[in-house]
Amino acid sequence: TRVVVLAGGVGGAKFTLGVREALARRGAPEATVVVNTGDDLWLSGVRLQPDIDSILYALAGVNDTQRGWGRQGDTERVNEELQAWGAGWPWFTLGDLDLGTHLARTGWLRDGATPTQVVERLSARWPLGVRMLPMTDAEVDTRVLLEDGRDLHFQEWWTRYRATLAPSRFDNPGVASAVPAPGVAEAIAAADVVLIAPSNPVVSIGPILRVPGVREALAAASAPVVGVSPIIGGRVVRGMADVCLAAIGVETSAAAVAAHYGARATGGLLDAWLVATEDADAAAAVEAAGIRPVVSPLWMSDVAASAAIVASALEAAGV
Ligand code: GDP
Ligand code: FO1
Ligand code: CA
Repeated sequence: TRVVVLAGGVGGAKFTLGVREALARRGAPEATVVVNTGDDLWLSGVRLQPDIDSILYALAGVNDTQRGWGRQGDTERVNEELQAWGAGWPWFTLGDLDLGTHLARTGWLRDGATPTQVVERLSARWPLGVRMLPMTDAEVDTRVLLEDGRDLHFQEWWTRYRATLAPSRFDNPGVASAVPAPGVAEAIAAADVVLIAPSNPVVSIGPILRVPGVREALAAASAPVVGVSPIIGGRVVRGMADVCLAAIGVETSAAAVAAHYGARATGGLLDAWLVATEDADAAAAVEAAGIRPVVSPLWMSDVAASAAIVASALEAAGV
């Protein structure tokens, strides 16, 4: 079974653990996770890839599950020193172990490796059981344009202001001239099923879909495309995705996010959409939008729960 997943950070990581677990019970499984790199940034001279690292650390079992980012049991000695120099951002913490990853990555990039090659090298340390690909090798940023006219880097808006400043638009400078990373279009073309993780539809899945060629590859794929709702009971499970959805005029509901992705039959993305048991009444609206609704528990409370969600998605796809 060849599975391709489009994913962001925390929701993407929990879902990817479920993909690995669900596929472990099948013969010759092959999973490729296409990861958002729209929140990547340069800080204190190093390249950060928050969503790549969230998935990498989770698959390796070394992630900080409490915070949702960074390494378990990390310390902040170097960060204190950076703060003392006035380097970096006072509201953004780089853990010591996490900095090891950033230094390794930055060194390899300076040696001429592409982001795809860097992700491959980062993936070789632990037996991840899943292939990770960045969405693109191009540097793509996320800028948040505020209603008051200010223009902030996504990380500043998200971690410093906790998404409390009203956004009017999200931009991805650099994306228009980007191409999918090597292997992305090929994996989608060869897939038996494509899964859209329950990640932030605006700032995680959005940038992946904005890379020219990705939507075309999905539309042309012979595999069914099955999405999983990041909204349960009309609420985001964690984080501030509701603020992002509001900014693009999409209601925080399972049906509205499905409609935002659109039905494959009418030029959109989805063949089927998993809605939470709590949102069973959204099934009719999903169906009316031309997408097959599948009602299922969607809480990724542990790996078994995530694997059960993936099993439902694979069943919906008929694989
Ligand atoms: P980020 O890059 O770290 O912001 O993470 P993602 O974009 O991958 O995922 C964030 C989204 O995951 C949030 O908006 C939540 O709605 C969703 N999410 C988190 N936990 C769960 C869960 O247990 N079930 C579902 N269905 N969605 C979840
Ligand atoms: N999130 C925070 O809320 N505060 C931090 O200090 C912080 C540091 C950080 C360092 C490396 C990294 O890969 C991620 C980090 N995050 C931090 C998480 C993060 O950047 C966001 O949650 C995501 O980009 C949003 O998807
Ligand atoms: Ca992210």
